[in-house]
Amino acid sequence: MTLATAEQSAFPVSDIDPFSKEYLGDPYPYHEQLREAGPIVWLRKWDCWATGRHKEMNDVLADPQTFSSSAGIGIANFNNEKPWRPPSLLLESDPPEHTRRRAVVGKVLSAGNLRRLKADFEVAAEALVERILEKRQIEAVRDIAEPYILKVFPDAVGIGKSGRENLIPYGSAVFNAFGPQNDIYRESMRGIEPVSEWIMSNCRRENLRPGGLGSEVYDAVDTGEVPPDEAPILVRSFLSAGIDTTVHSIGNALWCFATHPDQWKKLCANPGLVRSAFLEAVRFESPFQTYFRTSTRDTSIAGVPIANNQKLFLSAGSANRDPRRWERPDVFDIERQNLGHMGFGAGIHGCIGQMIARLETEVLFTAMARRIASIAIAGPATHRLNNVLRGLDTLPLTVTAQ
Ligand code: OVM
Repeated sequence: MTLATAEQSAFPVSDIDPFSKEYLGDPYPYHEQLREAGPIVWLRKWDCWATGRHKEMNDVLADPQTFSSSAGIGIANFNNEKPWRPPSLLLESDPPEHTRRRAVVGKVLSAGNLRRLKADFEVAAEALVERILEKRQIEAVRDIAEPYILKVFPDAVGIGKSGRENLIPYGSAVFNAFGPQNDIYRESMRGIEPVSEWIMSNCRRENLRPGGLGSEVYDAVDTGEVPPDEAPILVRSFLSAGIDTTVHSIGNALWCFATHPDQWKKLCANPGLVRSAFLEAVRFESPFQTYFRTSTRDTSIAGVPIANNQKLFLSAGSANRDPRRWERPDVFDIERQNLGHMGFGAGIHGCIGQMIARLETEVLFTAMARRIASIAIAGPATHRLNNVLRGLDTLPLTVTAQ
């Protein structure tokens, strides 16, 4: 669709740039503008459709035939542009291939299969809590979120100890590449080649510990459920999607607790709330904020015609604070009924890693709640800007023992 057509039509047009530093630094006022402009809005800056409302986002995700993922879930349209890396076989694919692959990976990442990891996570969490209680003054991203995830997750997947520092820049690049090729993108792509090589080398069967989650994907090659050439790219999904998301969910949750001391007290008094507390943190400060679908035919949303092969911007961060869906959406409340939020997406592509993400974080926050009476902000919290992620770069905290 051309701009001229858009401007003559009966739908809202917005100049918001969801990939500008202003937006990424504080997206919430822009989310409100987007939501209030209408159910579906034309973004002039990027020539694409957008919705910031929960209902429309949910409707789009419920119709993967019309709103496809195989043209990429970033702003780049793989029907017209070459992807920067071979596309994900899960995230950037449609049924029927997606269905087949997801069944296999779903089994590997199922709650039952993950139960045996819990004890390892607990050991790591206890050790970490011990260390931060000794320090008392900590920087939560480098002292908690990163070291915890970089230990427990690669251990679970079954990759070696050396080179794990590559996982963070790789994740940052993967997520930045869902946005346009702006300064943020270019910065994170600088020097990415050796990082990508390290990643792909760690996705090979001979480099994965037998019994780990990665090697279980290769077990499915032996049974004929996965074609041999798909296995390394499926393992790559673990390393792409499993690090930045969970690191940011921990940082964001700690920020929520530090700025809402009553909620931390409530969790300490009632550790059974840890599950809903984590879900609420993911609603309130969603790590994976933004992605796209691509229309596969002429269609319409809320009465607005959408042509075939158009990109549609979806804002989970905005849907999760849509007052049409949530009461007091800007209040962090760990006892809220928060089922149905968009922090893990929805529909056939809904986060397949959420069981392990929840296990990791529930174990960590349970260990912290047992030993730590209070968490207070001790300096400026700064965001690590990424085209589609929301997460902290620094979070100085003072922690006090129970
Ligand atoms: C993948 C992948 C990469 C980034 C995010 C994601 C949130 C998946 O490679 O499959 O899901």
